[in-house]
Amino acid sequence: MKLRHIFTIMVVLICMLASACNLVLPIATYLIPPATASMTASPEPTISNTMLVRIHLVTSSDWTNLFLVSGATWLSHELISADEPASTADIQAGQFALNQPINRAEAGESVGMIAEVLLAAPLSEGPLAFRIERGDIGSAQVEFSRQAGAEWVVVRTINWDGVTGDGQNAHNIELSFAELFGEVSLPTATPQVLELKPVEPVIGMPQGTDGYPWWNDSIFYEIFVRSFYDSNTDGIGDFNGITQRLDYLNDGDPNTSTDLGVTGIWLMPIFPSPSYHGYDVLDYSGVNADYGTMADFTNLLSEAHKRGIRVIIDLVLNHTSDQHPWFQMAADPNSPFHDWYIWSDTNPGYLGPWGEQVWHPLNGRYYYGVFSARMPDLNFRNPDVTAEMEKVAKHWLDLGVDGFRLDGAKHIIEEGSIQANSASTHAWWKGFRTFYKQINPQAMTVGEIWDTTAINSAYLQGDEFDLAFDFYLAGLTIQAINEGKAKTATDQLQLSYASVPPLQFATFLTNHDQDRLMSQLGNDPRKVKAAASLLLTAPGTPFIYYGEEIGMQGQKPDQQIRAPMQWSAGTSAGFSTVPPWQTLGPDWSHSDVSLEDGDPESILSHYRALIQARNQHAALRVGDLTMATTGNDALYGILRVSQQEAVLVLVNLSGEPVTNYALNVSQSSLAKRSYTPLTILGEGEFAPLSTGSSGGVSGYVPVAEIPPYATFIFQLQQTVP
Ligand SMILES: [Ca+2]
Ligand SMILES: [Ca+2]
Ligand SMILES: [Ca+2]
Repeated sequence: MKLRHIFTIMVVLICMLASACNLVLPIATYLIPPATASMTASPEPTISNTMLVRIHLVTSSDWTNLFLVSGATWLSHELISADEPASTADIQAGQFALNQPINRAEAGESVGMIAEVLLAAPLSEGPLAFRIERGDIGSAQVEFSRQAGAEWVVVRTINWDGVTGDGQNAHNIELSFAELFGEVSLPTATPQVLELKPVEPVIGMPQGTDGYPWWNDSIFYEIFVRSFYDSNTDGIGDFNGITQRLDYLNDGDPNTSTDLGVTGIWLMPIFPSPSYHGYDVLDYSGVNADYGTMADFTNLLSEAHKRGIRVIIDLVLNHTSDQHPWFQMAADPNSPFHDWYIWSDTNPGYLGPWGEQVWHPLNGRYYYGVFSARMPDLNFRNPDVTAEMEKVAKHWLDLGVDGFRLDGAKHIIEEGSIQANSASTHAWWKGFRTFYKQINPQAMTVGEIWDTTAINSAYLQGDEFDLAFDFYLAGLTIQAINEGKAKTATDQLQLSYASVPPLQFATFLTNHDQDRLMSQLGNDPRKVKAAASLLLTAPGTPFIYYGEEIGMQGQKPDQQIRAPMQWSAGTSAGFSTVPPWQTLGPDWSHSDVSLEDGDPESILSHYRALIQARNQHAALRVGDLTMATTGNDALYGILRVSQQEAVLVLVNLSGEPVTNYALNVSQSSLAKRSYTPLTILGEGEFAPLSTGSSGGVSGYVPVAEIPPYATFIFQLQQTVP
């Protein structure tokens, strides 16, 4: 393919992308000087324009150097072709140089090269001055071209010969602004400012963007019902309590931003259970009377749906309570339920995955329970058990739940002492998926597989779960912030991203089994906000544990990380008007929703802004992931590009300002262009960004200083050349 054709295709692609973005792009854009200039004190914004200029050099000299003297600043420069392998071409530090072996030059042989340079030129300046120097022998031809639609038009050709000492081996050339822009009339009005616009915002129930499923448009919130809000003054949270507080989570009005904005809820177990937490089930088709009635539950479901919030419930399949009627009957070897559980006449003797006893004595025999004697494992080799659990899944899907969080999912079927991730377990989940997708193809499952990325991803190849929680990413994200070292998080993020089908993993920071984020991050709200930034700008489907959005403290034992939600500084932290079922968290008197509600610097306000940004910007939800190296250990940088939008995210993971940095991206799906960064989150004015033909970015410094723990999210708008 001829170069001209490649250029034409490239230009057409850029134009298609620009029109697809539905951008009305003014000819003049509001830019500040590029990276190098912004490093000096108080850069003054300059009205300028960018232009792409092609330079075609053919020379028989041994060396040729081309300098930009005045009138414009180099934004980027890229070699498109060099037709002689023995020659070397180098474009750096504003100098464009071609060298070939001296013996070839002495033999009068000629070489050619084509480069593209992207320039920022202030409108008020005079012509652009270039200086060309070459070796003392041979000839040189330099041709400057500008873009006119899909064509390249030559605007000036300089051609000269020379010999040593004739004074002709340097040449100065000036090109006027108008020459390089053709017949475009220059605006004289005040500069137009590009407007930050939502791109494919989520409105109502998330539907999915760019062909991805609805859960990639969703942000989930994990609720422990017992601890969220007590509507009937018994000190226990309940379904009606959640319904009364739905507007806090999402009021269903896309024009208000005073709500959190989440679009999904995961309810921890809602079934009748003898325990406070509910992970040992007595009846899979009923609801816990502490939480209300089935009518209260279905009302919660429909009120959530009205607000654009989907609801998934915790499904605890691996085991029941030892008080479940099935197990009570199973103790009799003659009962039809006996084979619903796992029995041995003698103690097989091996321990469980955590070194715990898994064989528990009963009436002279032993039953298997991987988590505890109170939680006997069901026997999923028995087709009656599988059929019963499929009935359970259908029951809840028919009631309108949108999917399931699958508890302890790696333990479904044991193969002797192989008690996790067995081939039989994988096979069972494949069957379960086939079943529930028949009931509702849009139903979603998210598995709890607390294991390595490799093991986790084996469940996510498209025929088992839709999502699984990424425990390693959660832990390493928190560690990265405690260390002030971005690489700790980005290495794992890249691994997680590459290990599953595009975007099909569930991200989180903490859940009901882990110490609260605030406690893990030294009670430093700045660190908590930085962690939230990483969670809510990354690919995957994010899950937020209730109370994390206000920075609640809490450390194990478990009850203390599942304490009542802190709504206000009043009685029982506004959770109830009577003493709550569980002691309030240690920070209840000074950390609550009402206190943080109106404070723009609060953790709650930061979560709201991040969630709103994700709901408004497709690139944050479904954009692909490209890592930016930053040249600074503490600075986290990622690029997210969807079909319609590109977003750059920078987060300082340290308590010191970051000044010594430059962003580099080796390649990305960005079109080769100049881009203007508009802030979705963060304050200031930022230098333009330009990309090479493979979407790479080199040495980009959008702003001189990134404050401690600050987050910047930029939408990259295309600048018109
Ligand atoms: Ca209650
Ligand atoms: Ca709203
Ligand atoms: Ca099991």
